[in-house]
Amino acid sequence: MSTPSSPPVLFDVVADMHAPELYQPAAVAEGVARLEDIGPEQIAFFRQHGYLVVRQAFSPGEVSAARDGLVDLIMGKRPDFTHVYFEGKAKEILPTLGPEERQDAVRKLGNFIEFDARLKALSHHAKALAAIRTLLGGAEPELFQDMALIKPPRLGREKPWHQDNAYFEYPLGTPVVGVWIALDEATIENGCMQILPGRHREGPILHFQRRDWQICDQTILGTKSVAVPLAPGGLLFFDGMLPHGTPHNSSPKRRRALQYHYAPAGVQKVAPAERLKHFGGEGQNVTC
Ligand SMILES: O=C(O)CCC(=O)C(=O)O
Repeated sequence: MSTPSSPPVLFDVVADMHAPELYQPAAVAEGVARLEDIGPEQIAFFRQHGYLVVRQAFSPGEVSAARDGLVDLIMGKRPDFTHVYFEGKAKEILPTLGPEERQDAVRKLGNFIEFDARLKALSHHAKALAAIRTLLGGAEPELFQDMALIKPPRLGREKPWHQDNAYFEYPLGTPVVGVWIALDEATIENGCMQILPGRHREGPILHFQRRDWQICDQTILGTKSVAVPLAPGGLLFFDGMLPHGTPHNSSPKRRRALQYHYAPAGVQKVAPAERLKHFGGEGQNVTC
């Protein structure tokens, strides 16, 4: 695929299909309409349940600008941007796809905000940052991760159940807020977020390298989740300790989302061993 002057094409992992029983929503998350509607009641709800939905956080103009930004990066309009990962399962067919079709083989992008002002704008949106500051307990938010998570029609792989803090090198107890922004309609069918409300208060859950770095399926099976369908421009704020996952997209509809993560500015990172001490399942005399 690559020539001496073009960067290598990156692929995400190829993972086995998950058991359908891992994703059994028994309810749908509700929320407030706008960022301006967040007050003490919503903050208390976030502390209690580990999440908060804002149904129309961003305007149609902001959403279509962000979508354009994403498409431009996928289409290679910034040749110096190289962090586009295609679905592992698309490896064989990728050379046969035209430029438009290639869009529906992309799994994720990362580290893009310095490459596109439209995507940076959503990560630094004043009203969203004000809410995040409050959710972080008043600390100044520092953006430490930016990703676009895409589930192409019929191809988009599962992101197994996990706690995001199991991926981050922050000292245990550091408040982390994730923001998941729908750029297309996210539905149960095309793989919207599913969450286990309140379980962020249970502390670290052991993770294992299986289909991904994930909570053991046996821990999740039999658990009813809450689904978070969102219209474009809707967002989910969620605690870094909240267990969540998304199933495979078996539908004919795309599901594109942005995900930004914030921690209090200035918190020093720790060594991976420190994180694994709390979240690592291997070597703990536990089977999965
Ligand atoms: O967007 C998705 O499918 C899941 C994203 C997610 O949970 C993550 O990357 O941590």
